[in-house]
Amino acid sequence: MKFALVLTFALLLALPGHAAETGSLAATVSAPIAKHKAGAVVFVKSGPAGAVAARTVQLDQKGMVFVPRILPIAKGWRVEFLNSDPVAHNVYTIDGEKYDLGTWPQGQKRPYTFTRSGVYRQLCKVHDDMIAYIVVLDTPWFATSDKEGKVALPGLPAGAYTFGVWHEKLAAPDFQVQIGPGAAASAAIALKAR
Ligand SMILES: [Cu+2]
Repeated sequence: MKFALVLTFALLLALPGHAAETGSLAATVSAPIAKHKAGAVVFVKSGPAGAVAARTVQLDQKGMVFVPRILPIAKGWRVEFLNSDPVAHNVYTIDGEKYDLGTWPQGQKRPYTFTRSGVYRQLCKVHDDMIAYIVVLDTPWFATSDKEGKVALPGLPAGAYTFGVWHEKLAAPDFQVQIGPGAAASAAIALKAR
């Protein structure tokens, strides 16, 4: 009986890509002003290699704001820019390739595929107070902090990692974490003025 259990466990560990070979990071973000705990992008800067699968995600313009305001994606992903408002919106950026996708009415969307990493401010020529940030990353592993400053990054292959942090207004140094198989590592991220 005991032998059977040990054997089962060994087989689970041997299966490629099985959950037992991955761990997770649970980070907590703090900031001088509580509302700034949200919207911190935590991403893998170096660590075990991971392939990026192509994906399409949406950035909406709804209620006269971009939703979400902070959108981390992996390089190669496609973003569909949607207009859900009963007024025309535009989308352009002054970063990277500096595109202008045009101006379009409610219910329509325009796609853009990001092939270069970096931070792209998304702006609207019709409403100059509108802004969003698309953070294009060289890793499939990233997450954004919620209102409580919580960040959950599951499914990380076991190994030694360096994580980076990006925030619209604040900054935090890179940090290193060892992720064990089946283990949940924790980290505290203190955002400070840049
Ligand atoms: Cu607009």
